[in-house]
Amino acid sequence: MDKAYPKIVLITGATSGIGAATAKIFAKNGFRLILTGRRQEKLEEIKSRLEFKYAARILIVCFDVRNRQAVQTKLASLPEDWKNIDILVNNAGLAKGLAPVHEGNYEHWETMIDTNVKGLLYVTREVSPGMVERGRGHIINLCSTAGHEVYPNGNVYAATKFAVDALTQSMRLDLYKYGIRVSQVSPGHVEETEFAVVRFDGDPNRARIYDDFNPLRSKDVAEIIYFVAARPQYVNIQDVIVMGSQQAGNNHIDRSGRKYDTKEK
Ligand code: NDP
Ligand code: 8X3
Repeated sequence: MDKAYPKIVLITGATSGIGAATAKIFAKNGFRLILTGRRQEKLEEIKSRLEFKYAARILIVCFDVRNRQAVQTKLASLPEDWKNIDILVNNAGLAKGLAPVHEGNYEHWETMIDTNVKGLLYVTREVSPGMVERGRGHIINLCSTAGHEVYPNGNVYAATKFAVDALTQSMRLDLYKYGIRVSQVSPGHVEETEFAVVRFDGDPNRARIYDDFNPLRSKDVAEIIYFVAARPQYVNIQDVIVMGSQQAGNNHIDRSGRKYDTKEK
């Protein structure tokens, strides 16, 4: 990267988990960062930390990706020298609940669809025209192994991630002729995130889903996102499906205990 003109990366859902870990690795590598999420205080905390540690240049923009008007207003009013976004990481997303379809919670369904599908579309719709105009850009969507293989009671979450996979593929068809790369990363279970706590509405017992196996860590996924983004312009990694070694599929997890020393790197 040209150090005089560092690239700008916009990360949605940068307040925790994979998004926060991704912010860290891009900051470390000299990118300018636009960090978004709903929790202003978390954004400020992360901005201060990364500025202090890496002298990173960071803009925080607080909005809910489900609110189309907020997405449009906030992204249209970025300061002039922050408008030319080079990389968009569509990471904001969540699961709510884990129930068979006949017991599904309407609010959970709507939250997942509005966030994971419509939110991703709203942000992409606002950021991609500038990329088309400039003839370059890279969009990296956070899919999931749930976007490739369903599991019992995962119905609507999986449907939103299958939708992300479809959008990644179709966005690529729409945009590749303008020099824009579209990629996705599809992880299995990832700890050091708020994913399980959010899914189970803060219930600490139900959220203890990683006690008996080693899932991925948020840092592992962030490193892959960075690797995808750092390939030369002529290379586009279309999808990376990645799981911890104790997971062989969404329905196959070796829960016989945590076998690996995850502190080893
Ligand atoms: P976290 O809960 O730690 O992070 C989710 C992020 O999304 C937070 O920063 C949250 O910020 C943001 N977010 C959620 N809803 C909204 C909203 N309406 N508007 C704006 N931001 C929002 O979970 P992960 O880091 O695990 O999740 C990141 C992505 O990775 C998601 O798309 C998830 O589906 C995907 N994923 C996660 C896996 C896992 O096992 N953890 C595995 C595979 C994929 P805030 O609350 O401040 O708005
Ligand atoms: C998150 C992983 O298996 O909980 O996408 O759906 S899973």
